[in-house]
Amino acid sequence: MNKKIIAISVLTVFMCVFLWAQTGTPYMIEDKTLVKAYKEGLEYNEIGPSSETDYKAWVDVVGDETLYDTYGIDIYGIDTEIISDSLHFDIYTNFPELGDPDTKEKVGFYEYTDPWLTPADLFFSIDGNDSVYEYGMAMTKDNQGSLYFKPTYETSCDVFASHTNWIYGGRYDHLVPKDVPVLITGGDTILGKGAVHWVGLVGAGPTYRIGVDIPLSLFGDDEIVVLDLLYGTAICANDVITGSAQPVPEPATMLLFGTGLIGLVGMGRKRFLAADKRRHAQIKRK
Ligand SMILES: [Ca+2]
Ligand SMILES: [Ca+2]
Repeated sequence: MNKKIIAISVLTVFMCVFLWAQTGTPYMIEDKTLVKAYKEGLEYNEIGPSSETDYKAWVDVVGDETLYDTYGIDIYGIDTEIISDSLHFDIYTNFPELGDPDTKEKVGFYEYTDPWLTPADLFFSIDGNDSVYEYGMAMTKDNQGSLYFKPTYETSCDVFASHTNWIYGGRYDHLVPKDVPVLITGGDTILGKGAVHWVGLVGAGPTYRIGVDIPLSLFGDDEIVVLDLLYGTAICANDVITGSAQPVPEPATMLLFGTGLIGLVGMGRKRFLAADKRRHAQIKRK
């Protein structure tokens, strides 16, 4: 290989890495899912104080963004060649582990209950079929960190049916509106324990990073084909994030693949030059 080709190859690799870095978004899964306040047979904007513009449209967040906004999710442990023993989610949100402080109820002169409006549980699928989320991770309370197989659940509308002073639960997906699963009530099996941690963040942006760690051994022989997930942020589903991620080859494999491509380009160029020479020779002979 002459120096020129080596220089071009090195430059190409740098360009690829640079472009890859440039197109990188802040989160692996960006929150693009919209929600709308809803009660069975009745949309929030049809009654009472509902004239507030917030509740008339499909929006990212219903209500207070400083409390309910979820920004994005990063996923680790699905690289096909990096041996990792756990699947890890980092969820970036403003919603606190203890829930919406305004939903504490007074039980004594100075005493209050814990907030009843708490974080949603996390639902995901690994087989590439996102019409059924076959796994559920309990995010709070006594079963925090438990991984459920084929979880049964309440939707935000179910939850709000028992809190009549609150008239809505979010629905998601403006193309085909669906109820949002938010609270695991049981399931086929509890596969085992992972870990869930709320970590406070400083500066602008999300208030918390929720780390969710699930040992891959809990999935048994089930391989991760495509990871599809849904997180309703809170049991009111005031913000919903959905998205998917596919296992990717490790960078070394990508580099080999890239080098191979450059090699092919080099070979093609040599062949082209040879053919060009032959053509010229033929022309000269004529
Ligand atoms: Ca959203
Ligand atoms: Ca959001």
